[in-house]
Amino acid sequence: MHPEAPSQQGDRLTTSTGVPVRDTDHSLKATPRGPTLLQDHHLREKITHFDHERIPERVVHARGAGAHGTFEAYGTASSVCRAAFLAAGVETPVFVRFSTVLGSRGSADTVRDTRGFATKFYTEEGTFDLVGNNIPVFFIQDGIKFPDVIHAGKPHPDREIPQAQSAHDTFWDFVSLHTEAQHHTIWNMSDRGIPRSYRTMEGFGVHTFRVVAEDGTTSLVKFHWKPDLGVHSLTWEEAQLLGGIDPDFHRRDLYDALAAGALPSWELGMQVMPDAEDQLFEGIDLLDPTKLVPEEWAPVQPVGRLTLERGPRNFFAEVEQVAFHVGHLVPGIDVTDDPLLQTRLFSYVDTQLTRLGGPNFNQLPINRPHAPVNDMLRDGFHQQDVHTGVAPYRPNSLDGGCPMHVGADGPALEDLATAIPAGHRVRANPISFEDHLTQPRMFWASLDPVEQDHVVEAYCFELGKCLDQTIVARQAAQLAVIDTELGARVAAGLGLPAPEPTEGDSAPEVVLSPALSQLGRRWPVAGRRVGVVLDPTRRGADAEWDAVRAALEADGVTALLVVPDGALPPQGTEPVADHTLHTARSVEFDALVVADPPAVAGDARYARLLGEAHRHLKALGAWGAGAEELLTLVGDDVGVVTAADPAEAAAAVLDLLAEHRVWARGTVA
Ligand code: HDE
Repeated sequence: MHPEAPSQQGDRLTTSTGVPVRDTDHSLKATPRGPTLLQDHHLREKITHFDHERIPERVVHARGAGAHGTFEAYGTASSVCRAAFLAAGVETPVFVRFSTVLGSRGSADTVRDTRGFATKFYTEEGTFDLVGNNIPVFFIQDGIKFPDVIHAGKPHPDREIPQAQSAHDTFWDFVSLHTEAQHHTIWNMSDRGIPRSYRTMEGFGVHTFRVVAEDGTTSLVKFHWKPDLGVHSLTWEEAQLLGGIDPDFHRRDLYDALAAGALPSWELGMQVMPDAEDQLFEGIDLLDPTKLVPEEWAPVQPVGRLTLERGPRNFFAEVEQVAFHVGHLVPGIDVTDDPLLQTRLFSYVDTQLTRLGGPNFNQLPINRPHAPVNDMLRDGFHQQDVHTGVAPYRPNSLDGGCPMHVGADGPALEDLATAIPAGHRVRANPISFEDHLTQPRMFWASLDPVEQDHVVEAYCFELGKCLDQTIVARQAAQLAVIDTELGARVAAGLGLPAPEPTEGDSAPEVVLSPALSQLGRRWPVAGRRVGVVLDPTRRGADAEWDAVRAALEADGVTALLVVPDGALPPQGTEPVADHTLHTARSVEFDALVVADPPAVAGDARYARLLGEAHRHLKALGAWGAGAEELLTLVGDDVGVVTAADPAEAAAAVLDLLAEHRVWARGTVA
């Protein structure tokens, strides 16, 4: 049982109206073998309620997981933003929901996709929702195209396949026909599309927001979440295996980490740009959501830290019913005219009306603001409040004129008198939205060669699933325009001739942003999982297990005991085995330490466990009898360490894990 979740309360089962029930296991029948009686209200209530237990899943981002936490502000944002929750030392309760975009509610966690990163700040000035993604740009520039890109990404309407995948004709048809979609797509094809964990993802507000300082000056900002554990990903093969071995991998990872006390945390940061009349920054149109601002040009300034503290008590009530909205803004933060953001302002309330069955969804416990609510919204389906007074209109004389408007000086929703550009009403994008290729080019060029290999493999996998070869050739040609080598490598992987260079694109100027690569830094390892293959029935094994576990747990790492066959200790004795070689698969561990090889030499499962971990560039350590067998199976390779004792083996593996993988070993097949 979840430690946070008490069991069903009360000593008597009742109906929904509180009447005790004597028997809920048999329906009322004319005779034991006769027909069921219509008068059995308890039966009908039970079945009727069950029949209506499901609500429509989200039209996008249906699959997710959520957790409660706290945001503590540093006060560093206060010079540009007057929002009270950003003032120094203010602590704000939050609820975060992570999600995939394309799959249904029951789809696998580890699919290649964008991840949602939506945060509800229950501030004392009202609720602020930062509804972001783990990728800083979006597929389209204008919200009117959202149904198009989602229809293309969702399963084909005839056979409704594939589930939670972009690897199919309609998605690539859309992308290859829209150069504006290439930037977001290359992020998806990179390691960003398959995060190791929600805990190791960045988050981005994507759009540019306008913030207001106490003195009324405005700035344009982009919000970033930076994970304290660093940005790490799965390999594509790990992601694929996990789809079958543990489809709930990310959800489980989040809740296991919370239960283990390895509380995930992120710094909220802001890139602050001047609110210039043209809303351009270094030539980048800040209203174009397919563009990012390189961190080297506008540093991400830390403004506070989010720590997640506990999972939901009830998944449906909290994770399923939470309703985010980009229009949930607080004093000090306003929107810009980004045409994607403008459409989102309409869409979120609209979708909640269907999904949550009416206009009162903000009264659901998870959505209820922590600030006092004094609105004039009345009635409607599922109204929870018993409003008093007779005059829910303004002005009135019957309710004493209440509620009053806040005075000119008080904090309130921002209605900034921003300038509207002169011109004519048109269905068009500005010319500054026309460059679609500089930034995907920058992304590709800024990656480490290992990361570039992964991008090539991902394109080959995805396009290899397309049936229509004109779509494949068109996309390969698009890639060649982004980068000749990228196009040629993907074409070669698909057995196609290298696309002809496009006129005018032969030697594009490439801007680099080193911050876009995930490699090259060291990170805390807290919350990682290390498998320890050890025979607990061997003499002296207890002390070795204690030593290796202590060394791993000292850094917040979870040690999982994998026992060779036949070495299962008797029930009720310590240590408790987490896996046998039958049930252990390498993808469930970030690294492995081995002490005892299996009794049977050449055990195929053991060879697979170590070989797979080696292929996925994981750190491998050994001591004692495990050392020789490890070297025989995977060779004396970089990131394969043999040690004199358990503590030394654990320390060596932790050192390697700080870089996430043993990148020097080469690329992942
Ligand atoms: Fe969303 N999006 N979106 N989106 N979005 C929804 O709202 C929409 C966009 C994002 O965990 C829906 O309550 C339009 C960008 C997240 O509950 C819906 C457009 C970004 C979540 C909707 C966008 C996002 C959603 C579906 C283009 C990153 C999950 C269910 C104009 C900045 C929130 C719901 C959760 C959910 C519409 C584009 C992030 C239909 C029309 C860009 C994280 O209203």
